Amino acid sequence: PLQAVIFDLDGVIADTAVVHDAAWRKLATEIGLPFDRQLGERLKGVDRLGSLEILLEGAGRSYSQQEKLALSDRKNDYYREQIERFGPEQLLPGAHEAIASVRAAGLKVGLASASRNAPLLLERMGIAGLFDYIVDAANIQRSKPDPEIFLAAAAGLGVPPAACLGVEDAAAGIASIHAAGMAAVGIGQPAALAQAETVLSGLDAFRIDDFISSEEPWLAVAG
Ligand code: G16
Ligand code: MG
Repeated sequence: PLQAVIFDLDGVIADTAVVHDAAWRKLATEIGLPFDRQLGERLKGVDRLGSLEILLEGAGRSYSQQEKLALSDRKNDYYREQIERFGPEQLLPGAHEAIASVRAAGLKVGLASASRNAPLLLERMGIAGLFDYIVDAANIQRSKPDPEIFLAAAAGLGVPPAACLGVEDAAAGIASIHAAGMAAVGIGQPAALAQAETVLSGLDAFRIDDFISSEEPWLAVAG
């Protein structure tokens, strides 16, 4: 039976996917690189340097390690300028209620975010205390779609991966959840998240009872 729910942060709990997207778009424009919706979708859930590598695929030359660090710092400055002003208003609709409902059902709550800004964001939005265990990019070696981050969250919660449900807005994140041996709930457009067992438009449509009614999270999600 289901014992824990592990949430992604950006684009699931916090309205930051658009802020990351805008910061990358601004950087791309400044250095003369192409940026479209499809590229933006590929960057979701991927860590900072990994995202930059994807962006630089569109460049006609190679960049030194020093240049790459400078560019990723610049993107982070643009991003930080925006999230410095964040508060509970930037919680996505239903996010607080969904997390609270998992706790109220007696399950554990984890966070698996690729963002190094995750601890700051949780503080700003006033929800840091709702999580039993938090894994951010600073605690892991390999980025989503590698399973490391979700496995680390399950281990930290003391729950076997098969008894966890992962919630993600990015294709890379759904792949990470599945590689960890967990069932996945996608948040967003079904077309972009076709691999997830179920797709919801947002956490406002999340009902924990739908997932705890079965002995088998996979079956519960699929059904
Ligand atoms: C997030 C975003 C990604 C972002 C990454 C790194 O992950 O989805 O777009 O590139 O974090 O963020 P930062 O530059 O703040 O370290 P998640 O896993 O919370 O969706
Ligand atoms: Mg995300």
